[in-house]
Amino acid sequence: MASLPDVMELCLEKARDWVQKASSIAVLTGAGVSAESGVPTFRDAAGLWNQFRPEDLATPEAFARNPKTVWEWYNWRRSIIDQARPNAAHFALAELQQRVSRLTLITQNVDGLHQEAGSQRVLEIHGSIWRLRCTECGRVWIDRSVPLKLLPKCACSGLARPDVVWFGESLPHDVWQTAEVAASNCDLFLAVGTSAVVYPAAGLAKTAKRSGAKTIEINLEPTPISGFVDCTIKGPAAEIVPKLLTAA
Ligand code: BV8
Ligand code: ZN
Repeated sequence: MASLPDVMELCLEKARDWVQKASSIAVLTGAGVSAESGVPTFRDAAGLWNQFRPEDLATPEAFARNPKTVWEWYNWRRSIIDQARPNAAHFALAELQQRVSRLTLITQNVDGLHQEAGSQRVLEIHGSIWRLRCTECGRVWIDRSVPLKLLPKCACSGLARPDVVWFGESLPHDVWQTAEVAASNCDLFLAVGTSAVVYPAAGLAKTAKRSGAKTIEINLEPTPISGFVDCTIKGPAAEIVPKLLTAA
């Protein structure tokens, strides 16, 4: 009976081979890919949702009820992310995009670390913590000041909000459509560091699988997609993702 490490090694070998042979790859990343950069995740033991209630901070109702509290939370997260640097997983995904003819990087993260590592055309399906959006005129702009002066206002004097997607809000239409097309047309789908519980992002793995793609998951723990992906590699993203690029 093969031991767990052997099974893992076999899976890694298979994954390496698929990466080398793939002509189009779709990658979905979650908070786990930034964990080794010191950015808190949401649903881990030390995750954000264990300290705060999502409905108090990540919904339009919460913002309408108490914009100052929501902005204080985003200011706190901006201060942490401002100190974070991309880790080996971010750099390996940027390197992979250089090597493969088509790689679409879809991220649920709002930290911008993939772009900082050199990834191109990143699909930020849940928005960006560095962008603000006016609640009156809809203008969107980048402001990387840390801390942000609280209750930031637009030039039109409208109150600004973080340009992120909260629960109950639709994802940016064009960005989401591009992500769905990528997942439906890839021959290899990688899910890296996501708990796969937030929809519609979590549905991309099944979309890829149904479209005939090979599917690989890299995570520390099993998730709801572990049951159907072709290969689950248990381990930290910063260690595992670079290994996918080394020759088998
Ligand atoms: C939508 C804001 C519909 C950005 C976030 C009732 C009412 C309304 C909607 C719903 C409802 N019930 C269900 C829904 C749908 C809802 C949903 O899915 N809820 C779930 C929780 C049940 N989804 C939505 O509301 C979405 N919108 O459906 O709109 C609609 C349609 C038409 C018209 C109107 C509306 C919007 C979802 C976006 C929510 N926004 N945050 C921000 O501030 O960051 S949620 C939050 O979860 C983040 O966005 C995050 O990106 C996302 C997913 O989390 P993960 O990234 O996976 O992170 P997590 O901590 O969970 O997991 C980390 C994983 O990494 C773990 O598995 C861990 O083991 C692993 N890990 C840790 N360290 C490492 C590692 N892996 C590898 N290496 C490591 N080192
Ligand atoms: Zn405005």
